[in-house]
Amino acid sequence: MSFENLFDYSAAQYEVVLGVFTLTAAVFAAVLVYSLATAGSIAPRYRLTSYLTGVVMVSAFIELGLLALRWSGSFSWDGSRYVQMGDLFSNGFRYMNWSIDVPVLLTQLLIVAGITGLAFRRRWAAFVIAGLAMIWTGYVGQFDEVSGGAQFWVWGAISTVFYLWLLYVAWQTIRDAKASAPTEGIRRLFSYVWGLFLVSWTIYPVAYLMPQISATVEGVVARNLIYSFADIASKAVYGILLAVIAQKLSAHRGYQPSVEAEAAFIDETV
Ligand code: RET
Repeated sequence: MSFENLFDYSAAQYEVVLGVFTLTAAVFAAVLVYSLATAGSIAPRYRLTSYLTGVVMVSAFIELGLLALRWSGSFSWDGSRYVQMGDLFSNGFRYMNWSIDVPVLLTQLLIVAGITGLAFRRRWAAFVIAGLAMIWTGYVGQFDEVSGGAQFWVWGAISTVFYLWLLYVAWQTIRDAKASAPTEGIRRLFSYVWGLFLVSWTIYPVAYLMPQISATVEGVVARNLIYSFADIASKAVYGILLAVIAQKLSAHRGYQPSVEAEAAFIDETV
């Protein structure tokens, strides 16, 4: 059971959590439009990253929408507080969403890093195996988050081993991307990707530990705020940053769709 169910909430606490869920869903809807609208400015070899951001945005939008519905179905106003009633709130939905988003986010990294052939297949397999093993072992552990017994700590530790493997392969990939980047500016952007990746992904295990760090109402509100912060950073900001890098790489390789389209249009009209 998620520790959210242990507490009663003031109107403000309840609304802040619900508001952040809906805000996060709205950000995902906006970035979905952005990534589809800008896909045409990216050369075909990198363009899949835009559509994969679209996949992540749709799945995360659905997840946050469901979490918002679940939150409102789990607590009822009793005249002075929101008290647990009806459904049980569950963070397990998040883990199901990560099962889609984690492999997709890592695939985007390989595409924009320009990794191809056998290296692509090897790293993709490592990412998918490490990512899913990390999520599903953590999923088993989180069922025990309220009592914080052996199930919580042992599965959390196993999950962390897979996370460290995943981080190592991500670091290798970004190192290779920097080595082959054609300009200093693009190299710098890849450094930002690494910083964003490391910080935003590492927030998730902190959120996992939250019931042990602070089993309080404030701890619940804080956990859901930091989950949303991490979600926006690791999915939306990351997707935009990769699209910007892909645009710059495309331009560097002489891909100028808008200029060509404009020239064709002028040719036709004169
Ligand atoms: C768990 C369990 C405890 C140990 C560790 C974890 C790591 C989770 C991570 C999740 C990343 C999710 C992302 C989702 C984006 O859609 C499973 C909480 C290390 C790193 C990036």
